[in-house]
Amino acid sequence: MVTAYIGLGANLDDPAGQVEQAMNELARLPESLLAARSSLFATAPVGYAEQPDFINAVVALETHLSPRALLEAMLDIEHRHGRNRTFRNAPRTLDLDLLLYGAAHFHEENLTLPHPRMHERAFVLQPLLEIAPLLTIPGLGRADTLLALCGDQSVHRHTPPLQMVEGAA
Ligand code: PH2
Ligand code: MG
Ligand code: MG
Repeated sequence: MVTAYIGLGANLDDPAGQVEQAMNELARLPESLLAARSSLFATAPVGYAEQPDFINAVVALETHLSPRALLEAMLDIEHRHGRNRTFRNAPRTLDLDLLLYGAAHFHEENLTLPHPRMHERAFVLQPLLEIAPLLTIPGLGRADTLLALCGDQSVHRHTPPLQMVEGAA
């Protein structure tokens, strides 16, 4: 078994619902066990700024799937959520990024591990640290040190609005 960390992000069509649903789909992957899920975080867009805020989260998955098989399964889930790729950093219904796969450290077409931009993104590091406080990113160092270097990117724990219950006082 290898522990893989997967980043989830969405900023269209009920982003919190997309992310929660995707966590449940990841939990059902074959040869895999969902070991931890972070809280949902509301985050300001990084990169292309003229788009809605994101919901971001990270899960830990214990898996026997290879990195490629896991990536394929993640793309399937994105497709089921209606992801269509228009331009880089465009708004999306669901983005699943393979952040870490055990201690894997390599660069291949369409797959670089660790994820090449994770260390400079508070929207990845903060949820990641919530479920893996002592994590070290292969080749890059401690996640908490890297988060401190991220500057003032806006990341806040997202608490869903209280549901109005019919008949309640
Ligand atoms: N994803 C991006 C680019 N910018 N910003 C936030 N806050 N959250 C994201 O998930 C995100 C982003 C490219 O994948
Ligand atoms: Mg991404
Ligand atoms: Mg992606």
